[in-house]
Amino acid sequence: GKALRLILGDQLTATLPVLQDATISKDIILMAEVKEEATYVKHHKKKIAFLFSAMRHFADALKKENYQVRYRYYDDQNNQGSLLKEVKLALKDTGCEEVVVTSPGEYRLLKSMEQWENQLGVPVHILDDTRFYSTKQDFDEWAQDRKTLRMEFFYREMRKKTGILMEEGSPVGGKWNYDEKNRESLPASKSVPEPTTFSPDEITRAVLDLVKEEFNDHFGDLEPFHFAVTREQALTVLDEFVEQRLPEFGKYQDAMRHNAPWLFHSHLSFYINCGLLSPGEVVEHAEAAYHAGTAPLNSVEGFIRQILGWREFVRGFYWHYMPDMATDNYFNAKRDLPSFFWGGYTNMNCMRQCISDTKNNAYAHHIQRLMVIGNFSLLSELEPEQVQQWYLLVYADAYEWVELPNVSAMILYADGGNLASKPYAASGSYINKMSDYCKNCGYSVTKKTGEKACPFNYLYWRFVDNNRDKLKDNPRMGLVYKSYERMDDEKVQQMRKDASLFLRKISSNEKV
Ligand code: FAD
Ligand code: DLZ
Ligand code: SF4
Repeated sequence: GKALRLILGDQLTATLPVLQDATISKDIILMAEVKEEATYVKHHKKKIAFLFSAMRHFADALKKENYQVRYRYYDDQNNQGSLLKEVKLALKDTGCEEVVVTSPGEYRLLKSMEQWENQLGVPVHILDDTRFYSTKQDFDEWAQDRKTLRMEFFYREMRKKTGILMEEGSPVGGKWNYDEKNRESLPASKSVPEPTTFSPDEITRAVLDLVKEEFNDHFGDLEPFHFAVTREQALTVLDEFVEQRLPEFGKYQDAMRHNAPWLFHSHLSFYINCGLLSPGEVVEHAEAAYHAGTAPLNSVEGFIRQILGWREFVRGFYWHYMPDMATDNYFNAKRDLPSFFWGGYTNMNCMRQCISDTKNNAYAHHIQRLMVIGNFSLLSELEPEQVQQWYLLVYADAYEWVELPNVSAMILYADGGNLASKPYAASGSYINKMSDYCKNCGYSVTKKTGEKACPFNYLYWRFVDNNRDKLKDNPRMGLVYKSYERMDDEKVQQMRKDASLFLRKISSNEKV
């Protein structure tokens, strides 16, 4: 019969079966801006603007291909406010007899859609999302007989399976991983390329007005807005990345710099995750640059590992461990998020920088998310659920399938080590090594105790001490516990005191 084909905001991909299988003359494509999706967490203003604009542009592109598109604007008089209700109304208005949709990226929505057939009284077909290198089942099979799930081994399987960066069955260059070359800090004299930007067109300007009107109480700066919102623009970002930033991506992958939010990263996660670019084309483009001699192997392998390795791995991992992952809390952390997470002032320059970058851009690069904000959340025992919500709403590339494993399993070690072989905890010296933040900070990174001491220092040792039972048998923590044992007793006591005072302050939202 005539089918209603629903496309979600992160399914803006023309090659998905939900579109490919459509009978153009008969079927109706439904896209809907709805309150439920825009507010189940209060997404960053820029994230909503980006997705609504990308959705509207995608709908126009489909119309040009002669699809019959029913597009529902957020401020339509009778907008139903939820996907289910929009589907119901569309069935009534169009006389469609079945619903076809691509499996959504988030568990909550999949569980809801599994009820739709009952609620709607018509067949609802949930098709696989074909935009990944591996399926959920592939991952479950790979995971089945393993005690620990480590990305590196999954990644090697993926390399073998796809032949990417492989040469007669062996990894190109002889090694699987070149990370030892990817840990340089950024010299002060090194200039950084400008990110690719676009000025808002008429469609985007209308969306910006809408977001100003409807989501004014959401976190984040709406303008300046310069994301790509079409596939053509996203392809330009990809080209410019490969040309201008990929060659040094590897070397400076872990580096951070004051007032430099973009660095040598690709800035492609927004576009890959919402479907404007496919992971395959991104990976192939990078691989081609290596073969053409325009980018070195450590950069290309490092970049490809993020997508073919990490991105695929966390997706499989999410579906493997949901719904438990959403409530894991290995360290029993309970503290509320301090107010400076919402843009308030803190003397910690690294946190101030990373959070203001996030507020301005709905973006922070990996090492800011991991080793500054993430590390702080772990060491301060912030409650996992609140940290997860924060990460899910502040970043324009965030959907739960990719955000939750990174937050719960990677930064908070909330699952007790299913993903990480040890917690990503570090003192201030790591941040100092990889950035220039400490030079502009009200605290001193070399001090371990006292009012001026860097909070990451005493919080780190407090974390080590407090979690001895849970971590001491971890072979990768052996050296840490050895140096802890060797520390002067008085100093340890003082650090504990300083840490308690600091934590009391953030709990009562005093300025730190
Ligand atoms: P690049 O540094 O250029 O990396 C290239 C691509 O690799 C990215 O576009 C992304 O598709 C992929 N990638 C890299 N690292 C990861 C990873 N750990 N997991 C999955 N994919 C990865 N990424 C998201 O896409 N959405 C999120 O909600 C998200 N939340 C995160 C939360 C935390 C606490 C941490 C530590 C990481 C998170 N990441 C998330 C992963 C990573 O930080 C972002 O993908 C990256 O910063 C996006 O910027 P980029 O495109 O410039 O990435
Ligand atoms: C993130 C988001 C937002 C803000 N708004 C919408 C929307 O109005 N309509 C829609 O179809 N999708 C939206 N999305 C993306 C969905 O939340 C996403 O498809 C699910 O979380 C599954 O990944
Ligand atoms: Fe961050 Fe500590 Fe460095 Fe300040 S001194 S920027 S708080 S690591």
